[in-house]
Amino acid sequence: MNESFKSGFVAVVGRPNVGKSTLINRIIKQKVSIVSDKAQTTRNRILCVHTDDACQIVFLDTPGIHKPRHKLGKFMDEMAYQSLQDIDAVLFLVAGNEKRGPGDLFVLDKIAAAGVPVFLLINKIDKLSKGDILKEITDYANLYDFAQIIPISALQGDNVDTVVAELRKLLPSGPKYFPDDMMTDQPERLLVAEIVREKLLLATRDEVPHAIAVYVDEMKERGGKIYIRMTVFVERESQKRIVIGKNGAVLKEVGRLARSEIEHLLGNTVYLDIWVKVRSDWRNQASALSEFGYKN
Ligand code: GDP
Ligand code: K
Ligand code: MG
Repeated sequence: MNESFKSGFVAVVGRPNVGKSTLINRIIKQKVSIVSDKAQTTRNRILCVHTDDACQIVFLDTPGIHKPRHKLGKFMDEMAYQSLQDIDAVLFLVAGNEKRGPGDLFVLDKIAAAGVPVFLLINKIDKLSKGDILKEITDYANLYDFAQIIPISALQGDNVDTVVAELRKLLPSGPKYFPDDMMTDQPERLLVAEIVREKLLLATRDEVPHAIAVYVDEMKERGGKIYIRMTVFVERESQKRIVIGKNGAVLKEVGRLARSEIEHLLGNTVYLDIWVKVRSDWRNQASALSEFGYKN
């Protein structure tokens, strides 16, 4: 084994919408986790791999830790806690432009129990003045004994290289767990479904909150293209109407945006065939949950 090569596992935790998925996509330089301004966008624990000449860092993008309200919420919490086991470091993200709350202390408590170095990343500094940033750093330093406090902008990339460099320093010597070109453990089908879900969340804004699940029914080569048939599940007829839009306008736009990203991902021309179905209360049905891939 190459003694100087380093590797390890890093959990990325923090409240919903602080920018965890944005940061990971930025580090991996490819979109492996979907981003939106809605809480609970990331439903599964997603494993993302950064590999360079000196190290391999395996990031665990977690759903946010929050109070569970339904079975899906409970499942997401379990995912977040599980990812704190067997790891080398924690990136604890906060949004610098938001108030600290009891929620942050709650999450910090959970992390402290894992007994590993914690980096505090104060994100969204593109929205803060220099003075605000300094104040945030001082306040947080009084709160907990962080191994590092790094102000970043995941969106614009500020200090993201510093995060990787500092992680490299503390990781142990170790092997490459994954091949150089592997960036995520998510199967292609799930990535494809997630891209469509992201576009739907963006297109429907607050009208169709979390009542969307996207499922790939079929994915095959057909006449030089990749044909993908998928179903969007919503909970009510009214939501179905919103997702489809007037004369199909919303779904058409979602399909257009998703197709170009999926083509980039798969490196091939793609034909998307999207169907919308009502399936009431899918979030509370354990069988539906595992069918949509929300399971261990
Ligand atoms: P997650 O729920 O923690 O994974 O957060 P996301 O990565 O989904 O981001 C939530 C929202 O915050 C999205 O609208 C992002 O574009 C936005 N966001 C993430 N990082 C930054 C940042 O550094 N600056 C600003 N201004 N917005 C950000
Ligand atoms: K989000
Ligand atoms: Mg996320």
